[in-house]
Amino acid sequence: MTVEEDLVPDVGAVPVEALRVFGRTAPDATREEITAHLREAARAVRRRDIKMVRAAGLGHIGGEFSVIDILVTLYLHAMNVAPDRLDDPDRDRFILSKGHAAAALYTTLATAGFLPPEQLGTFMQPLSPLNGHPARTKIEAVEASTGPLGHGLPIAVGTAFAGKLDGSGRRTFVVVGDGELQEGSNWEALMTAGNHRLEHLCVVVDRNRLQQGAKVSDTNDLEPLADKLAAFGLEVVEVDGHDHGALVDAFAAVPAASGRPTAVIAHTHKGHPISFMSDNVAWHHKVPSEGQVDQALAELENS
Ligand SMILES: Cc1ncc(C[n+]2csc(CCOP(=O)(O)OP(=O)(O)O)c2C)c(N)n1
Ligand SMILES: [Mg+2]
Repeated sequence: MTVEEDLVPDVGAVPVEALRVFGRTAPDATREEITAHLREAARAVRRRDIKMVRAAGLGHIGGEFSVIDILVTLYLHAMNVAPDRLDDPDRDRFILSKGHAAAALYTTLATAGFLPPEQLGTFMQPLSPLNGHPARTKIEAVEASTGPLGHGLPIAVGTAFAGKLDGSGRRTFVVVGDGELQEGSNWEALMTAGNHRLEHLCVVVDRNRLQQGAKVSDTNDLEPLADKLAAFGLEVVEVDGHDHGALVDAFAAVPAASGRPTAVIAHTHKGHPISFMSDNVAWHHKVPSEGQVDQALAELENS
């Protein structure tokens, strides 16, 4: 398979666009209102994200667009978190194990009210806290520093174990890439989660079937993934990772009645929903040209 390597085109000044703070879904919202809120927020996050990547000349747009619907559903609806309760010991925890999708996390945090939207304009600039991978010591809302693959899930298992020892009902959500699951450290962590029945842990697999420069199945196939996760003691749910309603239901079911940790296999598309990026391995960390940004923004309007 040929992969384009003209990753960084000439990057000029990109006009900064304010990101609307959508905030959480209303407590009395209907299902239609909830999914409409999440759909609009995800569209705004994708718009801001692609402009950030273009302006910085760096980013991982493919894996960001595959995970945005998951992040938006967690922060704007599913998780028990709020910007004014960052130190609440019983808040839910989130760890982006696939830390290379940092720009998706930052834009989601901004639309959820955890970061000033204007700070997004500093992404990847010298001295900015918005690094290419999330840093816990630089952003208060970031629970764990990630980037080296295979570490976020083990941290999440420890976080969930601590919650269990505390007798807390707080939940720990972690998103791992499917290519990332090739790292052996994940399976040691999953074995621990299953053995200790960490029912407040939810492992979300961004199952976009691509890693860097290749298909996961051509590199080190994960299938049968659901059977493997179940064999390690997890309750497994499979959803369309771009269907906000399905994601709402999957996260609402944590902790599972079985008392097992939950694994949500979220079937996604890298670069979704942009025609020239979707399922295209070249867009792992390619930077769009100005024309490509314009085309993507036009397609987002109609998505
Ligand atoms: C330990 C480690 N090895 C290699 C990398 C470089 N790297 C960054 S992203 C990536 C591919 C990850 O694929 P996947 O987990 O499927 O992520 P996604 O498709 O969601 O972008 C690689 C190899 C890294 N960050 N950490
Ligand atoms: Mg992948």
